Amino acid sequence: MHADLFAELNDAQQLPEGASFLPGFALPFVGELARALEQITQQAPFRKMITPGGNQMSVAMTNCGDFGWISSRNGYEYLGQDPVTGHPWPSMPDVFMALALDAAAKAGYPFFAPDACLINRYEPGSRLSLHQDKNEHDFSQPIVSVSLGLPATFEFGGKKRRDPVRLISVQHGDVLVWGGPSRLFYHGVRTLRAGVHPDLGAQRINLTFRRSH
Ligand code: MD6
Ligand code: FE
Repeated sequence: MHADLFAELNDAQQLPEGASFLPGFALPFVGELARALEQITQQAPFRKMITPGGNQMSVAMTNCGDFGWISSRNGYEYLGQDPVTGHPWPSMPDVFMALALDAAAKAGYPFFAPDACLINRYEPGSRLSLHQDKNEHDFSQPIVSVSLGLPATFEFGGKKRRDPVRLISVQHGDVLVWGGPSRLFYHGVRTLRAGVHPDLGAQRINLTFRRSH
């Protein structure tokens, strides 16, 4: 779909209560974010995790912060250590924390205190099927989601898997915040189209900040 048409769709579609779309909010942070990301992925490399059903995910993931989200044959959980390296996850860089807190405050959540940041890497062909974020112990806090690199189509559904989805075009520097009544809504990312982003190359990176414990 054409970017202008998407811009109109993004404007026209009211997001559910508790959710905010902040286009370009992360742009002032992206240089520093990219440098910090490189440090993180040197210590905790991207890996494609296995789902509880035994399939390999098409999205590669890593984490920073006190806890990291992982998927394995045994299910989904937050761990204080990276099971690949046996070390604690890299700590959350100041620029990550600053962006997460600024975006949450802007969206009406001034008390956000994230202890985990899941970092997703999509290559063309990668997708993330509809899911709820429900492995956190604290649903009173929102999620802050930062998109970098290639654009993607984000699907934002409802309380039930079969509820209709709204489509949001997420571009480099866009931030989505959601919490409150929409905290447990289904969502996913459609198959990433081929392309090359001038800063990040042939990939999309997504950062999602959460309070896990
Ligand atoms: C992504 N994000 O955008 C995947 N979850 O690559 C998520 O699954 C997500 O963006 C909860 C809140 C925001 C998100
Ligand atoms: Fe999610």
